[in-house]
Amino acid sequence: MDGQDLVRSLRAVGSANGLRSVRAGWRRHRTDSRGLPRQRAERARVPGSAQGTEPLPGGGVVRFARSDLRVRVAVGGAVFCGWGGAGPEPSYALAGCPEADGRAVIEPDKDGWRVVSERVTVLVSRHGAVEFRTPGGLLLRRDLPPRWWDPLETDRAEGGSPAGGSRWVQRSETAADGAVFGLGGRASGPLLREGVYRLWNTDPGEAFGPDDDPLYITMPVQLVVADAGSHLVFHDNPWDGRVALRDGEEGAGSGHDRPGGCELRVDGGPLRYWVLTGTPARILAGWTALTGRPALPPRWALGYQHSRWGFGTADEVRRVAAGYRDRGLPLSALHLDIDHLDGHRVFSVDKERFPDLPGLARELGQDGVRLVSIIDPAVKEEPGDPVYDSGTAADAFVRDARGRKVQGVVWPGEAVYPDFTEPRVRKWWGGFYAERLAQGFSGVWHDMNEPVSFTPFGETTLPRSARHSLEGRGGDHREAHNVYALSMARAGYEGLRELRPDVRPFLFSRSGWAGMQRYGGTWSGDVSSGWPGLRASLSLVLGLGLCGVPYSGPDVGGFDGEPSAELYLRWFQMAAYFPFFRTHSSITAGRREPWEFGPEVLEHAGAALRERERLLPYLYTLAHMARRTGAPYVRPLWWNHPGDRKLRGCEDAFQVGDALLVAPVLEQGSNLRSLRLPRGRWYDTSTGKAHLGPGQVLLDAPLGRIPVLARAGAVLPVAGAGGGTELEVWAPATGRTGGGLLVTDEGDGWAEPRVERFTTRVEDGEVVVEREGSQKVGYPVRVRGVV
Ligand code: NBV
Repeated sequence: MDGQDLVRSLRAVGSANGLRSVRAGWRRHRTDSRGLPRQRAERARVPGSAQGTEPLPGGGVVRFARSDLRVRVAVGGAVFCGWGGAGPEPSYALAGCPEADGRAVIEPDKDGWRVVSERVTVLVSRHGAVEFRTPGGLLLRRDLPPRWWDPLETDRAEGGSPAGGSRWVQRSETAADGAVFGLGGRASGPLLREGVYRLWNTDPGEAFGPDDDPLYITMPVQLVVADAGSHLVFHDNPWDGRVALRDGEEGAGSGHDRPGGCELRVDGGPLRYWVLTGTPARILAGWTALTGRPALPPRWALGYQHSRWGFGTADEVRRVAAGYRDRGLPLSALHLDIDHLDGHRVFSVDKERFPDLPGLARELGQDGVRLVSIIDPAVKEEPGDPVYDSGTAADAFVRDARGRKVQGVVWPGEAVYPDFTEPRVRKWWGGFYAERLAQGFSGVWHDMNEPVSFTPFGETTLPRSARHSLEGRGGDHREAHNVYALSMARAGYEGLRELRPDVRPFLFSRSGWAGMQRYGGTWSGDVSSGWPGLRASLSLVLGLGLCGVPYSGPDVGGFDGEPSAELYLRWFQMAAYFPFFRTHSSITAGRREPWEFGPEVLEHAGAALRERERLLPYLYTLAHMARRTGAPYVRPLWWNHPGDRKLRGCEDAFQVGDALLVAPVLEQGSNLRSLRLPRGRWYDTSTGKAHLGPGQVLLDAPLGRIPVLARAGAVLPVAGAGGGTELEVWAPATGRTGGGLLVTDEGDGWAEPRVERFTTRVEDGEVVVEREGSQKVGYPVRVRGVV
């Protein structure tokens, strides 16, 4: 660490915690130098040649000289591959292990074996290369034989590697034209460029921009989109790792393409992975069937929310709420950050500044405004603190290899960390959410759960040797780190479900891992306040959606600093189309209420807010669709056209469901947007002008609005002026039909929703709308566009 780093980190943690954090850094270092296994002499291994196979349901096992490979096709089409005896379970990602597809069998092939299934053919070579091909024979992915490092004293008879503690590497090839997305929340995408991406959830410590990597959520999930077809590969292993991506190159007519390359290096844990193939929609359906469908947020969580670190007092919260009310601006929730806590202690309230939180919650509730509470995992190490005392009694905190509680430093000072990988601890922790509910909170916001411990040097997290239960199997932080926040989300979600069984929990978490969507959503974290930060926030929302986490959104305006009025407005206009729409900023940053930026911004932000409200029936339908199918609300433009190469590289626009296409303004001073349109007819929703895709169009983007286009034939449920639902129908193109869905329920709870399907067509020059299975449409219809 250089002097500058030290100054920066001391600034970040504050002087009171500065010295503590230096001490914590040394402690961490010392703990690891004693607690981690010694580096042993090791040698590189490869599987060697094949020696035979054994059929098993869904495929079989191929035995090699030094390892074996299990191939198992599951019902639904996902393919599991496990080296060295690795099976699909136990897994933090999986929502349950799907049954094997009994129809898939292993059989000899030219140079090895093949397993043929409905959606994909898997070929295993005699040296352990594995190919995934489309039913038509096109190559989607080739995994070369893995290599792993065994301690010298181990041999095959004892080991059965690489499914143990050894580190391993696997190289893969994908189509030369393939585009890679995913790997969790990456600020530089959504298209992942050539480079190395680390798999280790990390708090960047400062507001981040597109060049900062990794961030809070990393996942070994890649979605590869290519002409031959799309596939998702998920390496089910939470250990620290690195993914090196190399772009492919097409051989300009020579026929010699250089495939796209991926090299995955992981520090330990099993070498096992899943491959899913099909259209992007099919893949996300398969992926969320495997890892769990996204939690459905309560309806209010799709409304606009406002937050600030440093609201200070209950009166200030009241003033802010009144600011929205008096200006007629809709507001769904206010978020209370760590400054409402007593000395930053989790599950506490500063009674002087917030004397009657339940009363405040009731008061705000009368105007339809809810309160959401931040929750940090670290517990102040202070005998007498109820969470600390009961956690100590319950043996809930992470310990080091010598059995001592691991201490870190976070906002409350010296702190200890619940081991959420232990079921008993999750239950204990979940019980504390009763305190939050009693204070009147309607939702929770998990922060600092990478987990963070401040230190001016080394990694700002727990020692790698810290012990974790890992569901009773036992292990250390090297394995538990990336699933810490996921397990905390599980604890919170299950706690809330038990405490209020009739209410759908609202939970979002800064960090997480594959499968986190089962418990809730996420947000950008501390995205920096500048035009690059605006782009980064779009990248995060799109990329996370493709990893199965559809509910997210940025700190509108950026977390730090003071955005210009123009930047704030452009950010606001874009985020109004994201599932999670929240203004938030740091205690040291400027304010983010829309009226803070002058009358012009207020007027335009107000228009964006009203449009958001109008679109709520559509957004809520999309939330239900995400729950049913895994399809993210916010989708890249190639979602329906993965074969359109130009769209794969289009990173500055997005679809909201299938009906709307949004082209945010991402550049300062710009009032025009050039946009690559997907195939079909699209209407500019503000001018009604029709544009024909595929192709490039130039659209007006005055300060008052960003371009939004509607697909011809879309039937869009919206809120009418009187509050009731209406159908906004965009005329289908000649000779075409269209349609849309409306999903409704109570807005909370677990009752089966009502699903209504509408179709539209042109008959005798008129747009006709029908509801499936019914004589009457049942809603007012407003036709737009031209026939
Ligand atoms: O709790 C304070 C902040 C919070 O406002 C922000 O949204 C989180 O991402 N928190 C990080 C901790 C401190 C960051 C410097």
